[in-house]
Amino acid sequence: MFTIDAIHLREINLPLAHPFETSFGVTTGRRILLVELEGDGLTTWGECVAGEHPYFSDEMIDTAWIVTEGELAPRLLEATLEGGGSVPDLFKQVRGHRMAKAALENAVWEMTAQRKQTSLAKLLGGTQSVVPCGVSIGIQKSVEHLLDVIARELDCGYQRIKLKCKPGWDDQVFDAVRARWPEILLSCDANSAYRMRDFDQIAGWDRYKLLMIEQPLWFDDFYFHSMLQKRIETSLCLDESIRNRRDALAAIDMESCRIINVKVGRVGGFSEAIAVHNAAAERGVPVWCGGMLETGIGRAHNIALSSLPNFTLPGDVSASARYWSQDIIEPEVTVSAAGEIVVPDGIGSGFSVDRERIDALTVRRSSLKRKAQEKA
Ligand code: OSB
Ligand code: MG
Repeated sequence: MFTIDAIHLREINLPLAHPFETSFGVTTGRRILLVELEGDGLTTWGECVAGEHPYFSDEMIDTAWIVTEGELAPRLLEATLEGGGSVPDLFKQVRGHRMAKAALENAVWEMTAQRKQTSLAKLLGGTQSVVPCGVSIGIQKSVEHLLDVIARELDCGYQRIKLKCKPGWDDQVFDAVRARWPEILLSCDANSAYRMRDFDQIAGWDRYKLLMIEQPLWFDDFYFHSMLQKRIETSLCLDESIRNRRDALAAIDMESCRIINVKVGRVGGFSEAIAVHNAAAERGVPVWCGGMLETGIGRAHNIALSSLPNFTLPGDVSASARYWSQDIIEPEVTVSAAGEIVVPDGIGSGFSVDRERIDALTVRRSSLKRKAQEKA
């Protein structure tokens, strides 16, 4: 059993190496909430994946900051913990705010791994020593430019190309990509840009032999995705809709999707991510690990999660250099020519945090401390 003695929140600002455009907007730089826990003589970190705006989900960095500082951190500072698995119960009075919860919970898992002198991957139940990697490619200024970007990523070894799409950036793009690469593993992600009037068009995408179509309809929907899945051959994959294990079960049982994108922030932390993974595994539904333009802190946690046995499809976890001129961990995340990331087997996540660089990027801080305990 252990306690957390102090929690430090910071906001860092970090420009992206390349702007990232999705159907919901363009991101040129990130404002990121990091949490740092002190306890048991150790210091561990968590990254909140909430965006700059509430466009992907209803969370954003500023709501996460308020909820972390005012609700979650005080609960964690009062608790006696066995490990990361103790955290969801502490937070259960607070509804939603899953990305805020995940940052703290994941830092507790990291601390638990370090206390036990084991790797985070092993602690989570990981069994794979390497994870297959894909890339998520944003909407580009032209199809020609997109083809150049894809060619470069394939040269790096990435095993699957995911194209961000939206009405007007879809059929002609898929046509051009399939004309040049008829056989590559290809998928698309609409981030909820389509509606029922688009069903016939989406059914036409069966001709592109996509590995999956990710979240074409409303961000909170199961029923209409299920109607769409029944009309097409291509597998649907849900991202935004899956908030927890119950959602995964509902989606699988009503055939709203045949593949699930697991994002540890979106489901509220490693405990729930493992539960979603297990629910899908029990039903024979493959999962893969999504990304949220994380720094190395979140990326390292995604790598550990991706080592669980049902993460069988290439994820959106890729090299640090695709996002940042310089990451905030050492070593940076790299991908082999075979399109794989090696899962570290050292203690904890296997990466160390570059505190000097984080200090230089920090624009806001807040610290909370555990209250001195009364003598028994
Ligand atoms: O829908 O998977 C998504 C990035 C931000 C928000 C949502 C998504 C994404 C990505 C990028 O697709 C994944 C990554 O490379 O980190
Ligand atoms: Mg997605």
